[in-house]
Amino acid sequence: MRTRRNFLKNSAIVGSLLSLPKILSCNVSMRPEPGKVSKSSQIKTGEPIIISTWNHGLPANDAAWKVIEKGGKAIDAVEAGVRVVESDPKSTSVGYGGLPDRDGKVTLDACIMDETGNAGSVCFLQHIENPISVARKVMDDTPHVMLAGDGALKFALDNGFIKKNLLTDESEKAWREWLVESDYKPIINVENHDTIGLLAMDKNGNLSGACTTSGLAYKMHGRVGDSPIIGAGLYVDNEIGAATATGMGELMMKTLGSFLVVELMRQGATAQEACKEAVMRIIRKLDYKDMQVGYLAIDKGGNIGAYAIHPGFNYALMRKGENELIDATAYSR
Ligand code: SD4
Repeated sequence: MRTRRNFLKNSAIVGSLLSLPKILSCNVSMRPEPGKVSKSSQIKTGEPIIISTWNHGLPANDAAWKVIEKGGKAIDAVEAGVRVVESDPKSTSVGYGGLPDRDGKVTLDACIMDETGNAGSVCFLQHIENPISVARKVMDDTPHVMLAGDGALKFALDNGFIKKNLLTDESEKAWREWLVESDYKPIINVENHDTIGLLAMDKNGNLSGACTTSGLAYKMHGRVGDSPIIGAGLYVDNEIGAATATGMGELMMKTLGSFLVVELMRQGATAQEACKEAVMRIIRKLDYKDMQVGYLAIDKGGNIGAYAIHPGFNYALMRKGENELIDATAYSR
């Protein structure tokens, strides 16, 4: 029913929208109606899709697909997917086996977001193999969004997570070799694995996302990156789309990149245009030389976007049961 109260509320919203500055730059074309996906780009709801960062996205997508093909929810799929990479000791940028900070400590960041806009996150968490599941528990069982450091660890242990030494012999060896020079210089596209960000749309057309990392190798002790920050490393709005990021977290944090990608889609940009524009925001405003950033996005119509500052960023795409690795396009050549 159209009550006076609703009318006043809606008028206020329309008024504030009209006064918003146009947030898109001229190289992103406006589509018909903000928040709507163009008809030509829509796929039928019921066709699930999973997209995730880097080579290790392939096994993550496989695990997420198992959940989705059985009719499972996107939120369960994204958690199951990234857990595979967190538990793989050979993946030296996520979870168990992650390269440590300069003090030799493996500190983990992760976040998760569901189709209702619920979110959970942990940062600077040590000794827990699957931080994404702790983030899920923060989302499901607490009134909070983010727990950090010792508080996050206590919460995890109180909830039955097992304490484990995450520093493998290989990662300790690499750290000790790094200590000789102690020259801190993040390298872009390290072996084509890094943070895993995974976005999924389930058979009901619902979107969720997860993002998890051990962060930059040999970072300062206490450094937290973009990956656990809702809006920087991950953002999901089930009416519009979802986005995730990988690379030099400081650049995504300064531009709130994943939120930006979703908001650009809300304004009518395609998923691809939105990823590109979020990269261009970095190019125009920040010193990006020698630093990589890659964005992935899915819009509500199931269309994907992928764009990076530098070549070398790849992603795994799963649809119709087929999982493939694709090179993203990039700003620099
Ligand atoms: C971070 N984006 O902590 C994450 C992961 C990373 O190079 O290390 N990327 O900044």
